[in-house]
Amino acid sequence: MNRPLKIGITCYPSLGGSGVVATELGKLLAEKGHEIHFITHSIPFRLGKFHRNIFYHEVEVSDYYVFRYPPYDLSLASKMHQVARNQQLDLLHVHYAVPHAICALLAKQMSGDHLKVVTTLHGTDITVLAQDESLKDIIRLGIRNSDAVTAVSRDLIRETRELLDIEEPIDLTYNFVDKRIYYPRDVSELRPEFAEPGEKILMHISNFRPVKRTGDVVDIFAKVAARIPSRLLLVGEGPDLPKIQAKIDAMGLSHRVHLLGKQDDVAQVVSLADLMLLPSEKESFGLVALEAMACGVPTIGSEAGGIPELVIHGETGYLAPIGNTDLMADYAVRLLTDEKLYADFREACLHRARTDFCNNRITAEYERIYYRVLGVDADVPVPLCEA
Ligand code: GMT
Repeated sequence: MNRPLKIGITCYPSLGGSGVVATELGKLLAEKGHEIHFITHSIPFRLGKFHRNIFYHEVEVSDYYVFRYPPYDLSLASKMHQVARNQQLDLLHVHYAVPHAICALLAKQMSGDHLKVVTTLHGTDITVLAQDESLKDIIRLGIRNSDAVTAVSRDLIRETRELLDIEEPIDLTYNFVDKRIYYPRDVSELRPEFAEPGEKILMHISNFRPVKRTGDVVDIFAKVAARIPSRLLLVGEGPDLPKIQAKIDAMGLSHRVHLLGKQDDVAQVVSLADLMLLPSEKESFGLVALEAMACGVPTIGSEAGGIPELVIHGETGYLAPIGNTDLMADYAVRLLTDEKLYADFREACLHRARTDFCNNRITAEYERIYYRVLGVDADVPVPLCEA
């Protein structure tokens, strides 16, 4: 029996895939007997009900009048140090490089070298922010000084090395899904609220930022809807949403598009879809495509970033060059008009999500990294997941 660990987890608690991955990981580690301390500015939105060995420590920021910008980073670093000291943490696992890795390094300086720092890179912390000269050097510092660094795709590892000239090892830790939550749900009663019998449902879920190319989502849908009866369900909110709404109106598509806003029960919502659309400009992994895959829904997307490591072209979806909405629409029509092909893709999706990206496997990979940085000789078998 390996020694249970005391782990501090910091993430962005209220948005995005990195927060989801960090929270789900914390819950799974707690189930395995580890003690988890979330150190964040608010309760992670996916934390849900009470868990015996999960604790939450709120970061409070001083708003003293001399501060033009309240110093969140310093408050976070101090809180990490206090929690590490009071709870005798073994390590801090921070998700997203800035400012979390830097704060963890400061906490380590205050607490002592025994406190280890594991940093997980999720995406735009590298692909966007590491291109920003005002942040590049400090992101490099955070990565070089962490005791272990993980990234959510091979492509993100490649880009991190290229952009920041990093030679230190980076472990690959893909996103994962819990098959107790993500499976095809029975939506037979819900579906008639969004589509007539015989209509297909295309879906896009995101934070509607420019990297998601949500304008392409509408273009793809318009091309599909011109050929087969279909509806588009848009889930999430973000800065591009008003522009997208205007585009939908201008194209006369409003009666075919449903805006669902932010949704908590993603598995239920995703199960409504026949296809997921993910035409991103940048996408280090694409958690939403994995969630769809686990519910038996193929993805039509771009070849950006790590998407091809998840979506196997011609097996669990189709991928096209970024911006090629004609090709993406052709693929969508092909899949939606061939029942046998669609059934094969659906089966392949379910199998791939359950075997290659199951929670047991990825959680064990993280645990191995934790024991390694702590210098503990532990035996953590990485289980083969069953379909
Ligand atoms: O990097 C971001 O834009 C934010 C981040 C998030 O918090 O949602 O998204 C990234 O992390 C997810 C979890 O690892 C990945 O599945 C997403 O692909 C990735 N987003 C991008 O790369 C745009």
